[in-house]
Amino acid sequence: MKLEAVELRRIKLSLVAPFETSFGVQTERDVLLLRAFTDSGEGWGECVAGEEPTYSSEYVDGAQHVLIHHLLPRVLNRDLVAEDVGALLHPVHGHNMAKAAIETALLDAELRARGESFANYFGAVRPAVDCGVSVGIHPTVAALLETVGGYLGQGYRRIKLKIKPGWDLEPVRAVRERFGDVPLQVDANTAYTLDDSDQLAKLDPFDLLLIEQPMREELVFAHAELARRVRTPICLDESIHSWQAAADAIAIGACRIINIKPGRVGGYLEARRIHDLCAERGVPVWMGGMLETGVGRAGNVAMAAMPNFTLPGDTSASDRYFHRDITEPFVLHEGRLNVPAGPGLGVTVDEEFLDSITTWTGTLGRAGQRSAT
Ligand code: SMG
Ligand code: MG
Repeated sequence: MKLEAVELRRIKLSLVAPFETSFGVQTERDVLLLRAFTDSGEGWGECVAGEEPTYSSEYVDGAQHVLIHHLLPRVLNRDLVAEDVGALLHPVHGHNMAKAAIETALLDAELRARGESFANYFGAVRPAVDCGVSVGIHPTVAALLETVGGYLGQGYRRIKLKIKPGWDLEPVRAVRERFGDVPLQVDANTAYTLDDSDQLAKLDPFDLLLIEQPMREELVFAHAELARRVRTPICLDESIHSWQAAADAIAIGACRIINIKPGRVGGYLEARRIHDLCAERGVPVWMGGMLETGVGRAGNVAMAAMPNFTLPGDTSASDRYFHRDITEPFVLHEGRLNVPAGPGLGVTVDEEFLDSITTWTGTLGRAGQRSAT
């Protein structure tokens, strides 16, 4: 397959409600999409980097720059398949979310061309996946309870609460008191240190499924120490940027559960390797979320149907994020989303709507011209 050209596109979508984490509040998504034009057809990929480098070091302007100047020149006008992308981009360190967008678009093009779905390619074992929902930090406990009650009413099968120092025990206790033994977990997005281990141990009586990424991503060894001080299982998100990072974290006991985000690890192929490693080591995994549009969600839902995704993911329905999605919406049925069955990602991008929310486009390739800067 020859990668003849790539269209990059920035779109703006407002969120249906503000989403607050320990690192800030988000009210809209500024998404970078990548469309690959190959000699066997087109494919789409979504770069999940946020507007600011606050979840990880990647951010959308940086991703756009590295794609144009360092990543796409290494793959354009080459004969390649998606499985070659990792090795071709290996000389560039980091920038996993930007790399993942290229690999996903090529995989989509390749699978669409041969009429195979992402789910089939990954070896999916279920036609629909259990969904959880990630609930941001709220101004008051009363407001949080109202939001959580709304999501449970819609059928979500697990609640994840964002926490930070000063917003941890109280919201967890309130949700447990109001909603009983609903499957519940928390995510700190690196907001704590080992000095907070006594405070985090106070969460133990609430029987949480897991505590996600309590400390900074580089503190893998410290997570192993924390895991000895608290009973609740530790799950890593930000720290797991590769198969190697996952293998090391498991080996030293830094986590008992892993959140898989294809963008964070450089693409679906590395994510699949991490899934397989975790399956071998008896470590359950679940699919994370980065407030994706239908393009990113389609691949995530397909991968979440693999056998070792045994916990509900942050794969919520389109209407939890956007008034209108850029593909056909993902709709919750009894707390599950259906796995797309069509070729490739199995969704169709609504190009008219896309054009109406596009803030920038650039094209690379074809006759060597570059209109993207
Ligand atoms: O996509 O539903 C979603 C968001 C899930 O909480 C979520 N993601 O650390 O897991 C995480 C966060 C990262 C993105 S916050 C802007
Ligand atoms: Mg997380």
